[in-house]
Order: sequence, then C-alpha cells, then structure tokens
Amino acid sequence: MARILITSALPYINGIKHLGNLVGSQLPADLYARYMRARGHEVMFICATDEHGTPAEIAAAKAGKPVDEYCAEMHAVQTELARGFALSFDHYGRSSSQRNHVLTQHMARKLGEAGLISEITEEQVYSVADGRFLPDRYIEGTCPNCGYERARGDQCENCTKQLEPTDLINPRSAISGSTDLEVRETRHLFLRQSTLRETLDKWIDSQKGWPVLTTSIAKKWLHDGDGLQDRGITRDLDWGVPAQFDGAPWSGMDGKVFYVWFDAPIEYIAATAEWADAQGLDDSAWERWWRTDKGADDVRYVEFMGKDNVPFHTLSFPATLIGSGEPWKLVDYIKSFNYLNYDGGQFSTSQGRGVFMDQALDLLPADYWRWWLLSHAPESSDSEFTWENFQAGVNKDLADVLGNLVSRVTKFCRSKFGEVVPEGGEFGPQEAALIAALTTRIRAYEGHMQAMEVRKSATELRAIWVLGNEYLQEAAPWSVFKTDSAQAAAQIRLALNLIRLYAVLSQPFIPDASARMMAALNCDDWSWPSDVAAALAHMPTGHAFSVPEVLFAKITDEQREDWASRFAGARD
Ligand code: B3M
Ligand code: ZN
Repeated sequence: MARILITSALPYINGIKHLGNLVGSQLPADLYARYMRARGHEVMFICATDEHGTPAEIAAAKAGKPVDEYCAEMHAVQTELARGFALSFDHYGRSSSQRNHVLTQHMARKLGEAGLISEITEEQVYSVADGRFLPDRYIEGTCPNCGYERARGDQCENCTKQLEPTDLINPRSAISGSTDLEVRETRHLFLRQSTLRETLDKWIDSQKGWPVLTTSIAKKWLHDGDGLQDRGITRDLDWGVPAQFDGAPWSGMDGKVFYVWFDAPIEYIAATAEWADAQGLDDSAWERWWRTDKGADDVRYVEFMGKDNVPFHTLSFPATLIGSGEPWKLVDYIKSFNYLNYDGGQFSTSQGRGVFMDQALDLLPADYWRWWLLSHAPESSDSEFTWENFQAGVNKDLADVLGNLVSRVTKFCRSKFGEVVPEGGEFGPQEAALIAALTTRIRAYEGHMQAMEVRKSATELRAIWVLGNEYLQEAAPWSVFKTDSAQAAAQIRLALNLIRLYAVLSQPFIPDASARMMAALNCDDWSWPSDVAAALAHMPTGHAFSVPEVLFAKITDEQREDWASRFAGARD
C-alpha cells in the first residue's frame, strides 16, 4: 500500500467553472484518486477555491458585494457543484483560510531569511481617476505580442503570453475605463527565482517519465529566460494575504498583499492542514503528507492541471518550496492537459460561452458528463465538445453497451429464474475464453489508470464492457434456455457477476451508476478483481438481487437540437 497525495489546480472563485475547466484538472484528478483508493492505497485528495487577487475583487465588484462575502458564497456554490459531479476531495479548502495566511507568510519569511526576496522599486500603472494602482486584471489593453485588444495586465488570454501592465498598448482601467493613467513608482517584493534556475533545471531533469507537455513547457520557461525572471510577489490590493508580519526583514509593505499566484499553490498544503483541523487531528496528520522530515518522504505527490498552469507548478511553486530551505514534499508527477474547445470555438468564462457545471447538471446526471469528458480528455492535443459527439458517446457507450447489458441480464434472470443468482450448469470454454480476455484487458486498464492515461483507460474500459456484450451475444442464454436451462443458468450466473465486476471497474469513471449497479445486486463488496475467475464467482447461487431502473437514458435528437441551440450564445 502506497501513500498518494493528489492535488487538482484550484479553480478561481470568480464564477462557476465550465466543462473545459472541469476536465482539465478536477475530473481527471478525481478519476485517479478514486482508482488509487479502489486499489487499496492511502489517498489524500486536495482541492480548494483560489480566492485572492484581481479576479476575485473584480467579480465581487461586478456582483455588487463585499469581496469576502462574495467568496464565501461562491465557495458554497462550488462546493455544491463539486458534490454534484461526485468529486471525491478529502478536503475542499479556501485559499483565504487562516491556515493559508499563516503558511504563506511563513514561506515568505523563510525565503527572505534565505536571501531570496528583494525589495524593488518598480514602475506600475496608476489610475488617476480611480486613485489607485492597476495591477494584473485591473488593466486592459492591446497585447504587444498578438494584437488582441482585450489583453489583461498579467496575461493575454488570446496568445497566453505573460505580461506586465506596462507592456500593454493603449491601456485602460478595467474598473472605470479611464485612460488617464500614469506610471508611478511603488515598492514590491520580488522572489529571486533566477538564482534557483540551475537547481530547478536539475530537479526537472531528475524527474523521469514526466509527460512531454509538462517538461517542454517547463524547459521553455527555464531557457527562454522568460519564466524565470525574478517576479513580483506582492500587489497593491486590499484583498489577499497581507505582505506584512512580525519579524519581516523588509518594511514599507503596508497595504500590500501577496500576489495570488504566490499564495495559491501554498494552499495545497494549507488545505491539507484545514482538513486536519476539520477532522480534529493535530498537525502531524497533515505534516506526514507534506514534510519529508515527518513521514512524507514515502508519499507520491501527483498534481493535475491545465497547460497554462504548468509554469507556476514546475518553476514558481518549487522555487518557493526549495527556496524556503525547509523539507517540503515536492511534486513527483505533473499531469497536464490541453484545452477542450466548445463547438468550433473556445469555452470562455469571460464571454459565458459553452456549458458550465451548474447547467450541465441541470440537463443530465453527472455520470453522463464524467464519461464523455474523461473519454475525450484533451491529453495529446486539444479536443472538442460537440453535441453530436456527446450524444453519440452517451448513447453508444453508456446506454447501448453498459446499460443494455445490465438491463438485459437482470430482466432475463428475473423472468426465467427469479431475482436470485440461479444455480445449475457449469462454465465451459466460452466462459474460459471470456475470463482470459477480461484478464488481459483488465491488466491493460490497470496499466493505463496507473499511468494516468485517461483516454486509453476509457477505451480499455469500454472494450471490457463490449466483451460482456459479445459473450452474451454468442452464449445466447435466451435460446440456450429453451433446450438446456442449467446451461443458461450458468451463463446468467456469470453475467450477473459480470455486472458487479463492471461496477467495481467503472466506479472511478461513473461512480453513481456503479453504486446503483451494486445496490441492485445487493452487494457491497468493492474489492478489486485481481483474480477475474474468482470475481466472477463472487455472488453465490441464491443471492438475491433486484432489477435496477434504467441506468442511462438515451439522448434524443430533439434534446440534442434543443441544447445545441440553447447553448449557442453566451450565458446571461
Ligand atoms: N486558479 C488558475 C486556473 O484556475 C488558478 C490555478 C491555481 S493552482 C494553485 O486556471
Ligand atoms: Zn496576445
């Protein structure tokens, strides 16, 4: 049994996430967490809302609410949606927690003591009309790289280039729209990441088997000299972790807070401490996951995120942890994703384009979305959501293959033998062949799940479901029954056990349907089928079950057309 720490990138608090966000971190992280638990490992699965910075302040202002109130409300909304999608976090924390305040300030102090923080006077854009500095998203203008006219002060959404507010062409205040801007001097703390360049380079080289997407992004930032410039870690904002505390080796940071990207990854650790607090456990309970001097040296730490988050996790966050000089657990594997596009364009939170988590759950149960999204995860390249494709995936895989098998087998058994596992007959060569084929495929499935190959895992799982249908097709208990009811009983006994096997194997993808399959079978033993033959003899003859409600309803053409047109525009 291993100990596995899993984090998903923290969703910004500034609104409900769309399906592209979901499949880019939280959902595959959940798949992995569920699988690892199913295999008997000890898992700590952490996520939280990312509540600081200009995204939070701007969204709160738009909603006409104080930012702390807005964050508390949105955290509750996102918690509910996470539950709706059956995301099995051990803790869903908040980066605005007291734990994160304390830990973020602690990290900064340690970095300062190590000489890795410098205080720099820099030029920032000041809005005369607004009477304040305009960091990050408070300023908009034309991207100097690609010409996109709504680029923000921290990053261009169009070409993803990281920007400084002073880089923008024709800048304007995102608060008032004012162009009465001037450049003024202000003092900020900078993390001297550049001095850690070689250390980070070596650390990345020592990571064997990282996905190409992860290492190529990290290396690009490291060697272009772009990402590893020293970066400002404070901002002229009110909302955030105050950059001010006892014993700081610097001064003059009154009224400033840490940059959101400085405190957000630290929240992975702080959220684990929040978990311990919520469980009534002491510090050693979370420290054994994060401090290599307190037991975390045998933890395997895996992070999930979209590709735009990779630089912060391969460089900035490790720079913080290594630079602190303390024995913090570093990530062992980073699973990163490309983008899911929406019907010929991009999902966009700012433009309300695509399907958002709340809307998705209003249309269909979570499993439908989980299955389609995971089986189309944007791993090796961007992928695209279309309503046709979604309908086809759900109807074929879930309704025709899995759902149909469950309903056919249970109903046939009920009508011929009653709602109990029937006795009689023996397994023959057909059953032996099925067991052999299942064994091969299940071992392959395990390999893909272990390797976090999400699409390959889905493909393998689908193939495992198909094997069952093919077996039934060939064995044809409905006709065998006419001449040899004992033989048909043996076939159905196997098929009922196959449903349990499928519930166990499918649980990481479609937990609700799996639970319903198990409940119908009157079973609560989720042990993994290491021995397929034994697993297919799990429910003994005479074991009572009931026929479940339809597992998956098909999506009709009318529904598809209705949804496609309903979601064609922007969300209001
Ligand atoms: N909130 C950005 C994002 O949602 C950011 C991730 C933080 S992970 C520490 O893409
Ligand atoms: Zn651009």
